[in-house]
This record gives sequence, C-alpha cells and structure tokens, in this order.
Amino acid sequence: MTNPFYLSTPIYYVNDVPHIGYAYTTVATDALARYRRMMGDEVFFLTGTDEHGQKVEKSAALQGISPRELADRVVGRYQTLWQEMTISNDDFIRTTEVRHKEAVQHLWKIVEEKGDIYLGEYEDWYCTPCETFLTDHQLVNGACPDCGRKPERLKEESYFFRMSRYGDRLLDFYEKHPDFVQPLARRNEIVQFIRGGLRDLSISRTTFSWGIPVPGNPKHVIYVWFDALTNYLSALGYPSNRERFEAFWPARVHVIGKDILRFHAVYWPTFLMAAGLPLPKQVFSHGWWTVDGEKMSKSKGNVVDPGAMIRQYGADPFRYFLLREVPFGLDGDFSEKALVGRFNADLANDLGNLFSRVTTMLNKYCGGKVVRTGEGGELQSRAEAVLAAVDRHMGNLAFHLALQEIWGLINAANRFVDRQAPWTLAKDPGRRDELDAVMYHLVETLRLVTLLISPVMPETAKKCAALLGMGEKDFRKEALVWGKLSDGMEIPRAEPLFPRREKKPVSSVPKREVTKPKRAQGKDLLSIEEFGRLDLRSGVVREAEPVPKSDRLLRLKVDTGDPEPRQVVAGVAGSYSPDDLVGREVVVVCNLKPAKICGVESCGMILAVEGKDGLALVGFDESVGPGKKVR
Ligand code: ME8
Repeated sequence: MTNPFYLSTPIYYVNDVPHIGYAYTTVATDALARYRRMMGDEVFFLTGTDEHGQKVEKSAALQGISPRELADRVVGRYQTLWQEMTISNDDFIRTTEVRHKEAVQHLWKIVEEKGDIYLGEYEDWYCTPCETFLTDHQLVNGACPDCGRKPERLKEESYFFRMSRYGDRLLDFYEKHPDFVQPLARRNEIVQFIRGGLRDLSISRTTFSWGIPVPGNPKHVIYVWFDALTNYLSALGYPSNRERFEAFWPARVHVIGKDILRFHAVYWPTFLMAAGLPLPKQVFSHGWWTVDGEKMSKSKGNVVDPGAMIRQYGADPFRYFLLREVPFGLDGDFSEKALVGRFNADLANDLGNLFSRVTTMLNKYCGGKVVRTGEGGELQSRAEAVLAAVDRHMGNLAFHLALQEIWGLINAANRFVDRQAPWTLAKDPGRRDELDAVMYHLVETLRLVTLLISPVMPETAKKCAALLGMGEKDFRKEALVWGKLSDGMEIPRAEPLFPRREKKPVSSVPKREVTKPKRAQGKDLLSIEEFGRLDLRSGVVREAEPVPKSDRLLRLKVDTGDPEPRQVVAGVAGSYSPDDLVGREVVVVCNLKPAKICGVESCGMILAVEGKDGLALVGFDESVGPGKKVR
C-alpha cells in the first residue's frame, strides 16, 4: 500500500448519549480523513463504542435493562448521529463484537507469555465514573482529581501488568519521537508523569462481570481500558488478518480528548511494547468545550445536543463552527450566539455571497460561459499560497488555521470583485478580454475553494461542485493547482448556499424596548388623498450585498417594475443574509426622498416589522411579481 493513513477517534461509552464533545472529536477526525483521502492516501478511519465495564453495568441496572440492551440502544444513536453529521468512517467497532473479544484475549495471552502479567492483590481507591484506580496521593481532598467524586475503597485479587518495567523505554521513545504527543504542552505533562515512576497496573476485576473474561480464569474480567484500547488493533483484523493489520498499523494518529491522554500516551504504548508491536505515530489531544462559560453537565441541563444543532443550522455549518471557532488542542466555549454569528458572517456573507455574486455576474455579463485566459494575477498567487498553507496546517491538525487561510482567499476574491467591478467592464465592449480574465480568475477561485472546504463542509462542497460541473473524481490532489478550469465551461447561477433559517436563537436576542403604537387622533389622522401620495409597490430583490464597514446595512437592487432596478439601503443585515433576500418579494416605498446612507445612495425604503427575534420583512400571501401598487 502506497500511503496508508490510519486514524481513529476514541470509542465512546454507551452509558451516555452523544453530546458536543463526542461530535467534536469525530468531526475533527473526519475532516482529517477526508483531507487525506483527497490527497490520495489510503485512509482507514475508525470510530466505535466502548461497551464494557462497571459504569455501563450500573447504568443498565438503574434503567432495569441488560448492559447489552443499553449498548444496542445507545449505539444506534451514535450511528444515526454520525450519519447525520456526514461522518465518513470506514469501520465502526463495538467492544462487544466477537472480533474484538478475540483480539483482546490474544493480546492478553501474548503479554502474559512474555511474563508481564502476574496475579496479585489490589487495594486502593477506585473511581467508578472514570474507571480508574487512584492512590492516596492522587486524591484531591479525598476526591477523584478528574471528576471530583468520592472514590470507593477496593480490595481484590487482580492481575497486574508490569508497567513499571517500561518507564525507561517509554522515556527513551519520547526522546526519539518528540512529536508523539501533541500539543507540546501536554507532551511535557506526560513526560513528567513517566519520570515520576510507573507503577504496575491492575488489569482485571472480579467485582462485576460485564466484560471480556481473562483467558484461563473467567472469574476475572479484563480491565476496561486494556479492553478498550485494543479496539485500535481489533478493527484491523488483529491477529488473524495479518495482511490488513500490517498494511495499516501503526496508526498515524489517535485523536482523543485531553482527559484520556494518559491512557493513550502511557498505558497504550507500554501494552504495545510488551506485545512487541510498533507504537502509533501520534496521539493528538484536543481541549474541552464548556457551554456559555460553564462546564457541561446533565444536572445543569446545559448539555449541547449535536442533533438539535444540525436540525437548526445544518451539519456543515455546525462542523465548520466546531473547527473554526477554537484552535484544536485548546479549550473552547460554545454558545449558539457565536454559532449564528459565524453562520451569518462567514457562511452566508463571505462564502455564500461570493458564489452567488460570481455566478450571477458570469450569467449576466458573459452568458454563463468561462473563457480560459492567461496565468498570473493576484488571485492566483494568493490561491497558491493558501493551498500550501492549508496543507501545512492540516498536517498539524490546525483546522482553525486552515479555515482561516481559506477564508482569506474567499475574502480576497470578494474584494477583487469590488475592485475590478465587472459591471463596469461589461458596459464597454472594448474591455471584453479584461472582463473574461476577471471572471476566469473568480470562477477558478470558486473551484479551489470548493475543494478546500470539502473536508470540513462535504455537503456544501458537493453542491458547489455540481454547479461547477465537477464530480467526485475531481476531489484529488492533482486538481489542487491553479488553472484546471476548462475553457468554455457553462455555469448556472448559484441558488443561495445557506438559505434562510432561524435568525437568532431566542436566548441571544437582547431585549428590545417595544413602544406600543398610539392611536392617532384629530389632526394626526391621514386623509385618503394623503395616503394616496405614497407610492407603495411590490418589489423583487435581484441583488443584495453588505454595505462595507456596516454590520447592519445591506445594499439591495430591487425590481419595482421600472426599467432599471432601484437601489435601496436596508438596515436588515442583523436578521437577513444577502442570500436570504435575493429573489424575495418585498414592499417598497418608492417615492421617498433619496438619501445617502453610509455613503451609499438609497432610493426607497423596504417595509419591515420588529419580529420575535429580529426584523421581519413585510410580504405577500402569494407571489405577485414586481411593480404592483400596494393599496
Ligand atoms: O473516555 N469537550 O469515552 P467517553 C470536548 N471510552 N471533548 C469531550 C467533552 C467536552 N465537553 N466531553 C467528552 C472514553 N469529550 C473512553 C475512551 S478510547 C480507547 C476509550 C471527549 O465517552 C473526551 O475527551 O467518556 C473523549 O475524548 C471522548 O469525548 C470520549 O469520551
């Protein structure tokens, strides 16, 4: 196999339902998998569920069902969510599967034959929610340092793994592989921990039975972390499918959360050393999400349900937000307001607007046809720099930086439109070549943007690709160079990429002072003649774009039945994206005195009311077309 690239998420416990934390790890790993596939690697992307252990057994007992039933129920929820989030995993491993049980027992036997497993007696503190034994000096005020709960005292016969043997070898490995744990700060923590001395590790339990039996002594079940970590081998067909195993192992990267780093960066490598197997190339631990500044917890009722976010905003915007908002590796705070902010600014305004204005202009001024022109120009050099930077950042799992680069290109293209003003070039037949070149550079940028966003926003990329006449086969490394757009290609006008949805979450809308309208009396009353002076008409929005340096204003071109569309500046950007508005029927006051708003001339006013969550445009019960008198 030429370029194998094996990557994994943790396997998720089935005593909890999927939340944003799990979605985060999985989306990040998916984006990397998709990028590597596009770059031509042979990707094997694994996710799955961790179904054994006391925690699951207790949870099931509380619900009055068997652990197996609980697992089956929750696994279904994970699998559905991953489908909804367009996760492209190549396999889904469940630790209750036979293939996994065989691999775990095999690994156990090998380590035992090596003399690294012995029977002893264990007495210590045990934190059941974390499935971790704790020594006296690890406790913080008598509680578990990770979850803060009181541990139980446990004394039992137990098998031990001679982890103490591997401290020096592990330190040596860390020395030779400085990139093994990422980010660097976390690597240093782990190295300190190993330097403090490794103790032998208890790796079996007799106090419950929901697990894989120890070979030759079924009174014991195998410790859930020895069981769970082995999923990375069992999914490859270890030990029976040698060919497949050798093709993909060692894993290129295990993506995990920071709370489970020690298991992956200390336990797992020592198990593998004992079994004589190569170690994974990298363990990348990401940070944790809080919600509106607070730790997520069921009792606080602030657990973010990824399913609800997708239904509200779509999978791609949610994926984009998770990877753009916070540097991968650091902690971050989730708020729906921030998600809406990114949706409106980055997706609707920057990306969506670029697609609609470029394809609209191509159709309006060039009959929808691209004319291939010479190389060079500012967009080409910008795009080439961005391609290289994105590759570097994806190599470091710096998704936020990769996305920043891509948006740098999108914004450069939007500015290029403003500066080159194709509408002016189109008026002068002598400047046709210039117009063609500008449009070629813009559409070529759209093509590259489509490829570059595809790992993070696969569905959006698919839509854009269809528009640009591209198929699945075009998502490959060879296409990631400037100038692959064919001459004479016909491209239709883009439908809005991010159509209308709920504007702002109720929770984030600042309370407005609503002044009750007063009933007019006497001389304040309007005569029918006076009302008749108002030129109120139906209009259809043909173009919409933000007014530079204003968060509130949009510049609209509205067809009100006159020969030329009318330019109107409307203060609706907080509630509507330009894409939301194009094609929409509105009520326009046409005989308002023209005025300059933020330096832009406005010839009319669009009617709107203060809605539940922002402004709501006044419209019609049925489609009426432009230029009808409103009476
Ligand atoms: O630990 N923010 O499973 P798990 C970010 N079964 N990530 C979060 C998070 C949050 N608020 N909450 C949880 C296990 N996670 C084991 C793994 S692997 C061989 C066995 C992340 O279901 C967490 O950091 O408790 C971890 O990476 C993942 O969700 C699974 O957690």
